[in-house]
Amino acid sequence: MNEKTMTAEEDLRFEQMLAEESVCTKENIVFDRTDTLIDTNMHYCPGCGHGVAHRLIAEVIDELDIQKDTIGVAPVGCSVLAYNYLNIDMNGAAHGRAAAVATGIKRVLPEKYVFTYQGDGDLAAIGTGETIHACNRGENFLIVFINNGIYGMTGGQMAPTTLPGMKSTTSPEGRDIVTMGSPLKITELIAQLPGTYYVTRTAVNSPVNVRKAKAAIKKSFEYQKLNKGTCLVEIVTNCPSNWKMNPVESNKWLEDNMLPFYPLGDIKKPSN
Ligand SMILES: Cc1ncc(C[n+]2csc(CCOP(=O)(O)OP(=O)(O)O)c2C)c(N)n1
Ligand code: SF4
Repeated sequence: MNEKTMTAEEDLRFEQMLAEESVCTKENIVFDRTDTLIDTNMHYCPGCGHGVAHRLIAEVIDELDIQKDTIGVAPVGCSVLAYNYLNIDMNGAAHGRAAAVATGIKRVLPEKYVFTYQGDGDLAAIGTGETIHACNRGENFLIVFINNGIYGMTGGQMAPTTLPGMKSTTSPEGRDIVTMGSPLKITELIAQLPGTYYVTRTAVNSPVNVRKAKAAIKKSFEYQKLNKGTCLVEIVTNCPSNWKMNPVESNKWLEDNMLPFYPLGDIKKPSN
């Protein structure tokens, strides 16, 4: 083994560096847990995008200083326990019904910031009706739509967003669009509805995409304050466990397969 030992001078410099770094002041902190994100272990699988998406919502809430005024609605899916991670008022909705529940909350408490947090199975399958009608009515809340192309919680069944040829437990030979239909680009569909104000597609697979996703969430809350109507932020994510990949492979697969089919960017944005 060819181990390089440090010279006395390098050794001293290293010691100095450690000493400097150990003095942690408000000015030199570059990364910290954001207050709205509860300091606890998450149940999500390693490398799953849900945790990143939660953090972004929490950071935006803290930056806008709206923790006491925000109400989240999480229906069924892997994020059913989101109330354990976000230190805000949370409401659990039945599978697919988040947009209906959020409608009720926002109408009764219009001064609150309301958002739903829904998977693709939840939003684009069982909850299609509630979602489309809430968006068509222009209900003034934010929908955070987590598109991982599969039913995560229940063990990897085909979702409306499953890609052509993609394997799932209910399409073991790959999704055949002749018998199973084409993937539903529900975000593009929702963007056509007059009630929606801002509709965008983001991802959390890379630092630059994470920053863009956060900016989209922030903008949506700002539009909500101005009573502009429904905003929807799709976040294309991975599901390493049901895609049967490790986290790094799943992010690569997402880039190579999900993003060409679900291109990132604004689909509907205000003209001003
Ligand atoms: C009325 C009803 N039907 C079906 C289920 C079973 N179920 C629970 S979660 C889920 C799919 C969740 O997938 P998705 O919304 O994509 O979220 P993910 O788990 O991938 O984050 C299903 C079908 C249920 N809980 N309630
Ligand atoms: S099953 Fe998939 S979506 Fe659910 S926590 Fe695990 S990786 Fe995330």
